[in-house]
Amino acid sequence: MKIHDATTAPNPRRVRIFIAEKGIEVPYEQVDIVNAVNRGEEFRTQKNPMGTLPVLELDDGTCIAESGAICRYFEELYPDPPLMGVDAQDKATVEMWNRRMEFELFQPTTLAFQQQHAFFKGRVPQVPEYAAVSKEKAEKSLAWLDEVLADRQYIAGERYTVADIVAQCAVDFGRVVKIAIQPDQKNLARWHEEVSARPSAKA
Ligand SMILES: N[C@@H](CCC(=O)N[C@@H](CS)C(=O)NCC(=O)O)C(=O)O
Repeated sequence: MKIHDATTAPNPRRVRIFIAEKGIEVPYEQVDIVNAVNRGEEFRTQKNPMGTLPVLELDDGTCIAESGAICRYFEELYPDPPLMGVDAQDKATVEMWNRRMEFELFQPTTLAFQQQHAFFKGRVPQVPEYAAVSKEKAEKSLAWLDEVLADRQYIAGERYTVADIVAQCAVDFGRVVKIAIQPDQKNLARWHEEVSARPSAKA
């Protein structure tokens, strides 16, 4: 088993943090995303037709892409500590917050980068106005998340979950497009300090 990885990119980091929280060791193989090896014929036909990272490759050659799917795989194999909920209600609640973090914060943050940065020129169609709108959406989501965190320690409640990981990766990646926690967003700053102090944050 190994994970095709890229240390600078936010989606692979979601998986690395998740795995670090589980306390398991999985070998990582770096893919040269700068030279778009992930978008080449070989990678697309053999690893992931979407041409993106991360990809989990199992010993039988099965390749599983999509960060959420890879996290699910490890959650099923290693349920402790639970990062995706413990019973029907809790699992649904974590999933709700995870999807909110993905669609309301992570996606607009990465779009603010993708839609205007030279790295993605020729990889995806770019509309700079869409980058600006996405940045604005991500900033609004940060303000909303600050309110959410007023009465709870973590995003989905009192336990650290995958929703925190997705939000943490979005906030940290936001630096490259100048999306930042504002000085008055004290709840968000407190939460970010806490998740950043976990050993997994180094992943
Ligand atoms: N939906 C996918 C998104 C994967 C993705 O967009 N990966 C980015 C890195 S964060 C990538 O491979 N970028 C390089 C490229 O698009 O060429 C997931 O959840 O893993």
